[in-house]
Amino acid sequence: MPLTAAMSDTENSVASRSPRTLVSVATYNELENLPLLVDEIFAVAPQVDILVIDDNSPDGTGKWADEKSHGDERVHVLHRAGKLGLGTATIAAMQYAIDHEYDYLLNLDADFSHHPRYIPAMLAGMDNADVMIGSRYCPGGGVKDWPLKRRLMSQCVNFYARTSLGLSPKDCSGAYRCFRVSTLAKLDFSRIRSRGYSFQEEILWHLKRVGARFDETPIIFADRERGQSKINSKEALAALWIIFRMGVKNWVGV
Ligand SMILES: Nc1nc2c(ncn2[C@@H]2O[C@H](COP(=O)(O)OP(=O)(O)O)[C@@H](O)[C@H]2O)c(=O)[nH]1
Ligand SMILES: [Mg+2]
Repeated sequence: MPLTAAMSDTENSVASRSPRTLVSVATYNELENLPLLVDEIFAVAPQVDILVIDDNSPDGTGKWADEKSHGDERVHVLHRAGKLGLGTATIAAMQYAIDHEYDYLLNLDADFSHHPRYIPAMLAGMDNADVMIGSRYCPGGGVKDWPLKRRLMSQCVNFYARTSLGLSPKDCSGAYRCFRVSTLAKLDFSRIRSRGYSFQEEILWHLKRVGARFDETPIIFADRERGQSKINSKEALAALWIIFRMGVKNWVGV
């Protein structure tokens, strides 16, 4: 059977032209990182558009993004009134990609933990996947300079999410991902419950339920060198509880 016969109409149309790709970056006080990041993204992938979702950062990140968008038509900005969290920022990017008819949405953090050098491999993987994950836990991937305790905690959360939700990727908690937009369009975003850390696992679970194919490409995750982390341990515990509730639903089959 010819390869194209096994593809959906959407995949066929993407295969016959260059895919329109949107790279989304959620920002809260990332003025030290964003200008460097935008340059790096365009250095490796000049064909993409970039969407910055800024939550009224007090340091002026949103203002910088506006100015950049005036000089470069590949740059777009969504402003939100206040700090509404990474999960809802990611959903806003997904909705934007659907509304503006992009083929792929690639999401990465602003702080260089997700280095743009991996973008070409992520995009190449989309030929055979609906979701490509920049993965710390597949062969060749890893984390730089994490103490043993943090490594173990992250691996435990991943093991817990994979087993309780029946997810196949090795890295279910990272945010460096590329999505096929036509697959995202099958989701009902109003059913997404997570507002904090469990968002990453929850979205994979909903994607699995609409038949998404997952694949991973290795990345080395490095901690931020500039700016402040927005990590919060109360939110991390809330995430475990949400994954547990989803796991129960997963096994009961509702
Ligand atoms: N728009 C928006 N972006 C956020 C928010 N919280 C975090 N971010 C961004 O999400 C990404 C990951 O956040 P970070 O602080 O690095 O989290 P950590 O890597 O878990 O420490 C960064 O690009 C942040 O600027 C938020 O409430 N709104
Ligand atoms: Mg970070």
